Amino acid sequence: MGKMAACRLEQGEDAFRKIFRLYKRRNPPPDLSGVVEFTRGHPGVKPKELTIGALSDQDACRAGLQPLDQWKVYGLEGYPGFLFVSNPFLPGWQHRWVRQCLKVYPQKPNVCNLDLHMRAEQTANIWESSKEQLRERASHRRSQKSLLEKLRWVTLGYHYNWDTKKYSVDHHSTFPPDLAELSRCVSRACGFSKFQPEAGILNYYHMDSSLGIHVDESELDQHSPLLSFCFGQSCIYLLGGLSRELAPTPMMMHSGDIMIMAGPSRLLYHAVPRILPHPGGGLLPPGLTVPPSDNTPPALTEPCSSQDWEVCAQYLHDSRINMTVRQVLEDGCSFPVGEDMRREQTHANEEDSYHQNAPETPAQEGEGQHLLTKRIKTT
Ligand SMILES: O=C(O)CCC(=O)C(=O)O
Repeated sequence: MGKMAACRLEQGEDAFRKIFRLYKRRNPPPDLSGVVEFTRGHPGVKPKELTIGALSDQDACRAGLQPLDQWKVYGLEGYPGFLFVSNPFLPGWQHRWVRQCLKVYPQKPNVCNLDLHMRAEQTANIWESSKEQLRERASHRRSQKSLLEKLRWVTLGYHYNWDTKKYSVDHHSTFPPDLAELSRCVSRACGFSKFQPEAGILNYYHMDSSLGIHVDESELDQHSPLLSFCFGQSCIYLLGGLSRELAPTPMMMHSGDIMIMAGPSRLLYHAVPRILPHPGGGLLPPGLTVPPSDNTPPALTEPCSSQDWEVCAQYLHDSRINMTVRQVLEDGCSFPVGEDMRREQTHANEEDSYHQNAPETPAQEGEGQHLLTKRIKTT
């Protein structure tokens, strides 16, 4: 089938969805030559200088980041406010954040998709109940899926409510201090010194997962940046416009890469149609093939032991983890109460239809009520 025919618009389809379907397609595989690789030069990619001194070498090192003068940072023409940082992590350091995402952050009081249909005691220690299964996976590929492999999302801080698409003062737990500090370091480095990490959504993908077309607009503060960290296998990320009628730009994200959506790019449509094996062969991306660092200087997170890494590495052979960090409230503001709350809710209800996951096939139209558990779709 010719390319034009393959990309034909379905009835009612918008420009974003057309491109989403193109990159999600497996057979025949799409041509990836138009996908932006930030480090390989591309007409729209512009290297960006950060203000040296915005982040001290010492603070960077504590968070497992390279000194700021070593960072490779890019902007993209047509997307003011968007920044891409190509893996700024020190060798051996991505491991710690992966371990936190798999072992620590899914623990209570944080919330995950498994809580929706499992009893509290069953999800009390997802890591402990999964680690042997994952270790055995190396030799028995067909063994039953562990809970870790069934994990799709975890929420941190102000817990995003997938039903109401809102955050609430009543559903909050302490935001992990280590991730808060990593986020402050990155946001300071990128010129957002006031950023307050208040909510996190961690997304767990396998090779057949995708994340539907959406805008992150539930935060009451939509002026602060949204930070996004990637680990494990690669993905095609689509960055669109303020309307789904605008065709998105496809870009590759690899392990260790960080994206910042800020300013005019904060409320753009985006999606992840496809997870891809990292380029270069081998089971793990280069940043994760080195052993976990065990250096001693004071660090935000404890080193990842080789036993823990064995489990994480097995998981990452066919998975990608993404951590997004958001500021929910404007500086000095709190959640609206009374009259303000009613006004806020009316406004939110009017806008909720805007923030939805796109169905990927015509057959999935009308499945909006199930989006809660289907935020990451697995074919
Ligand atoms: O996985 C990603 O890179 C994107 C995540 C995302 O868009 C979200 O959590 O809102």
